Amino acid sequence: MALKFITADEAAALVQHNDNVGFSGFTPAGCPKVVPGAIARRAEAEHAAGRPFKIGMFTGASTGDRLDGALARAEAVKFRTPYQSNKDMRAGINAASNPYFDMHLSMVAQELRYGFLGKVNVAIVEAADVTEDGEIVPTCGVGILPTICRLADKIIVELNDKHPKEIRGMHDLAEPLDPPHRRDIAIYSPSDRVGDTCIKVDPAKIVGVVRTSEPNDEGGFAPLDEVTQAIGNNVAQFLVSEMEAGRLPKEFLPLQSGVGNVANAVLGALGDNEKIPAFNVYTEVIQDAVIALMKKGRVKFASGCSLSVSRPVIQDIYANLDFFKDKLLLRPQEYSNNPEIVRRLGIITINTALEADIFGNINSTHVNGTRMMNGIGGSGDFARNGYLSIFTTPSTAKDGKISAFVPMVSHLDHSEHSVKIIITEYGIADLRGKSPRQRAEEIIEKCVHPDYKPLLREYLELGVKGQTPQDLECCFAFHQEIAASGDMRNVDWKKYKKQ
Ligand code: 0RQ
Repeated sequence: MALKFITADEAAALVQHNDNVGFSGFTPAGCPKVVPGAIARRAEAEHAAGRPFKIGMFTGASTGDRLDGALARAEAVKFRTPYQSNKDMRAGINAASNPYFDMHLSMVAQELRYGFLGKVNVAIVEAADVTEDGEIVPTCGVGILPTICRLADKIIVELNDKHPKEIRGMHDLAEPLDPPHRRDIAIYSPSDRVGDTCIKVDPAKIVGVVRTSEPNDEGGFAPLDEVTQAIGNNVAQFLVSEMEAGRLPKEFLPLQSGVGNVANAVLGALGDNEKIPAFNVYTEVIQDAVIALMKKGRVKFASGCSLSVSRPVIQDIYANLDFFKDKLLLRPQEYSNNPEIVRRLGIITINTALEADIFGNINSTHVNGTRMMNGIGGSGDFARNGYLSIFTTPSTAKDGKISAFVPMVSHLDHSEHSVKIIITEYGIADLRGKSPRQRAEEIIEKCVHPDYKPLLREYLELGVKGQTPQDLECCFAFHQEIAASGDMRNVDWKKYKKQ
């Protein structure tokens, strides 16, 4: 069946008001680049003509401004899930005009299959190759691509020639059977394959192919500062001491690390530390630092869901596919983030907290308990199931006016039961085997900024009895203070304590 090449605007005309649309990719890597913008223009034209036009959005994780940003600005969002990080999408979410539900990334595809989230009417997917008999080769980000292509009535392919057809072979694409027929996923080491190098769909469902040459959005990282460097060094030091204590096998264990500057600094520090042997990565987002370490022989193999790297790095990978092809594997997120595999491989997980409490609970998503930042992403998939679950955070935010450590988190993403180690630029709090009171002492001693240590010690001395000494009159005083005076350092417990 001959492929039908169409323009982005023609593709957008195939999407109807109220449709639920699934998008490929994970971070801007692998997301469609031109059709979402055309849908946004269509929405604006429909709105100008007095007609409604909104779509439901299923993505892998965050996307790019040309997808989330364009559709948010066009007020075309019926709902959105899961992780996002675009400022206009976030503004719409917090203004309640973009209804958003946050999900563990490993669960999106299966919940679509279970029918929990409604129908997928259209799949819009970026491909490095598509054939007349319905073979689709993703680009450098997979996300939920296999599932949306199978479930959707219509598939629109963005064929992007910035990604060579020779990338075929770098993917491991599969979908598990659903319960009660589900079997184990036979990944026993990060390089094991369980799927195919392309997906196969009914070619009649491919309603159009849009050619494009648009590169991924340019991400890039802030240069390392003293704080991120210190956090990275502390993580490396902690893992070395675990090896020396015999609590990590001498060949080390695969690593997952979140996205962002801290994650990049951590990887850099681990790579530079010669006491840590060359290691494997089993993660969701493969960032620049992994590729640099691979070239130095410090990372042996990386399995992930997306190559979320800067433009020079992706060009380097494509120019040297022979070197990278047997060292990189891109999988759907229900495999890259699968709890069964995380537990089996014994992954060391490193994620970033927005806020932690002194008892070891983590808020990764909500500023002051109300405003959505990005979403839980894959942090829960990994943290709950990891061999060692580490959370990192700078000890303060906003020039010291906000302490990352509070008496009680204003929103809970990862409970005390999933959190083993917390690391800041000041040190390492080891929470294993400690009661809530002991954890609080360890966190205050090792991780809290000196400006906040006296206040948090006073909190513990407010006299509350019980297993976890939370004072229900005072536990949100830090958050109330930020609203009242703009600086958590101004907390005076007497102001909050009634008697
Ligand atoms: O604000 O951007 O205005 O400067 O939050 O904070 O320190 O730059 O850290 O970029 O690594 O983001 C948790 C959001 C951290 C991220 C979070 C302000 C701070 C700054 C960003 P500015 P930093 P990062 C795999 C793993 C959840 C998902 C996850 C995240 C901005 O890591 O989304 O782990 N994680 N996924 O000033 C108010 C506080 C604050 C605060 C920091 N307590 N109150 N503002 N900030 N702490 C990823 C995927 O799944 C794809």
